[in-house]
Amino acid sequence: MADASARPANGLRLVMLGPPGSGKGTQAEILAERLGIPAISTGEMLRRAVDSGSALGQRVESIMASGALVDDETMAEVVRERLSRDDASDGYLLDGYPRTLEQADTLAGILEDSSSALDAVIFVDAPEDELVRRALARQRADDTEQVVRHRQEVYREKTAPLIEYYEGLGLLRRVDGDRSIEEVNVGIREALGVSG
Ligand code: B4P
Repeated sequence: MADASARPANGLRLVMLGPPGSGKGTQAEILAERLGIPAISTGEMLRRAVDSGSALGQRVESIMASGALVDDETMAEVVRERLSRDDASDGYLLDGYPRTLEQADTLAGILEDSSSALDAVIFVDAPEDELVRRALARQRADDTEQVVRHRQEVYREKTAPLIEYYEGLGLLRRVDGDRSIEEVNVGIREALGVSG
C-alpha cells in the first residue's frame, strides 16, 4: 500500500478484519473518530434493520440469530448503497465487510467503479477462548454460547481466507488484539503509520 502517513488521514479507505470478539467494532469506532472518517459496521446496520422491522431486517433476523452470515447478494446491496453516500466520498473504515471472498470481489468492483482503492486492511486477532469470553460477557441477543461458537466456525471457514487474500495484495496489517483496548488502538495506529 501507499504509506498511510503520506496521505491526509481523512482520505483513507480502510477495512477492519478479525474474528467475532476480536474488538474490531470497538477499534473501528475509536480509529474512525480520530481519523475523521465514518466507521461503517455492517453488523450494526443489520441490527438496526432488525430493530426497525424493515423488510431487510425481517429477512436477516433469523440468520443473524443463528450465527450464520447473511447472503453475499444482500450484503452487496447494503454496502453499495452505504458507500455511495456523501459522507463516504472521502474515506471510510469498513468494519465487518468483507467477510467472504465473494464480498471482497464485490468491494473491489465498487472501488474500481469509483476509481479508488483500499489503503490498508487491519487484521486484529486474539486466542479463541478470549474471543468467546468477550462475546459472552457482552450478552447481546446473538451472543449465546452455541451461537458464539458457531460464529467462530463460520469465521474460520468463510472469513479467514481473506487474510491470505489481502496479504497477497500487500494490504494486510496484523495487530495483536489480546491486549487492552487502548494498547490495541496504539498498535493499529503504529501499523498504519498514523500519529495522534
Ligand atoms: P458484527 O456486528 O460484525 O459482530 P462481531 O464480529 O462480534 O464484532 P463486533 O465488532 O460487534 O464486536 P467486537 O469484536 O468489537 O456481526 C454480527 C452479525 O451480523 C454476524 O454474525 C452476521 O450474521 C451479520 N453480518 C455482519 N456483517 C456481515 C457480512 N459482511 N456478511 C454477512 N453477514 C454479516 O467486540 C466484542 C466484545 O469484546 C465487546 O463487548 C467489546 O467491548 C469487547 N472488547 C473489545 N476489545 C477488547 C479488549 N481489548 N479487551 C477486552 N474486551 C474487549
